[in-house]
Amino acid sequence: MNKKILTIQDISCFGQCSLTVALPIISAMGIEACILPSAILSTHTYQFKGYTFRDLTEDLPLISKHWKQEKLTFDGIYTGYIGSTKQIGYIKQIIKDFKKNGDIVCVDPAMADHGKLYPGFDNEFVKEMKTLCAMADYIVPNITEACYLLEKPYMAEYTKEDIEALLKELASIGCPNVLLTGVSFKKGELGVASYNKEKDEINYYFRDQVPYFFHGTGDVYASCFFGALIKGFNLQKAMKIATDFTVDSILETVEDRDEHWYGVHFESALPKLITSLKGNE
Ligand code: PXL
Repeated sequence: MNKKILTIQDISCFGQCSLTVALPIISAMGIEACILPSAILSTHTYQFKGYTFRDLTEDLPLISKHWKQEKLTFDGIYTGYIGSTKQIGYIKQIIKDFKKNGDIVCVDPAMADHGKLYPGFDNEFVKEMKTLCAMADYIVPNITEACYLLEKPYMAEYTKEDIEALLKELASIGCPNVLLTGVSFKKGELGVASYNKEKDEINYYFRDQVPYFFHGTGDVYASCFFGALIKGFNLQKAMKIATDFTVDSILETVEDRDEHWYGVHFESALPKLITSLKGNE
């Protein structure tokens, strides 16, 4: 039977990230995607100047109250970019109210990259985000977000031992599965590292690095990763499916990178993703 999930993140009207990426990817994977927008922005906040920001914090409890009255249920909850610190408190309550046994909660602490917090976030937000991560079954930070969550200086350089210690420290926040993105031990190779606390198992998956930066790939990754988990793939398989889809989306954008600097052409990679899921179902 088709699964139905809830995703909580912003609508960046232009810019190919958050809900405009999560909705089509999750839908294409054959999963019904219900949304709770955390904010509405005219664009995302990377390199655009003067964007609008409509904070929807006080809508969250009203929407969830109505959903409770209607006895709506979901098979999983995935959170991304959150509009305010106060909103995290509301989201924690939504998870308490709607998470049933066996449901998957995935938190992407979308708040930082390249050693820096995104505009508008501060240490109070980071602290609150850590408490949301503690309620998740899976978290999907990049290395910058991981360092913020653990109050460590940004690790611009690291060894395999550093990454493995980081994974275990992240799990000690209270989340049993950690997926760390943007890991590289070798020039020309980039990938992800995962940790499952119960099995005390670490795994890696690498692909050739495309030598350009693209915005929005974290959201493409997390949406596909969560979709794969909801479809029943295990952590290792889901991380491979999401990495391959993200790399394919990047490859679809390379030629057009000057014009399309604000996101990736994930749409062109969807047919291959759907085919690969079929082969694995
Ligand atoms: O891709 C994460 C993201 C989501 N939403 C907004 C953002 C960003 C990253 O910059 O600005 C509004």
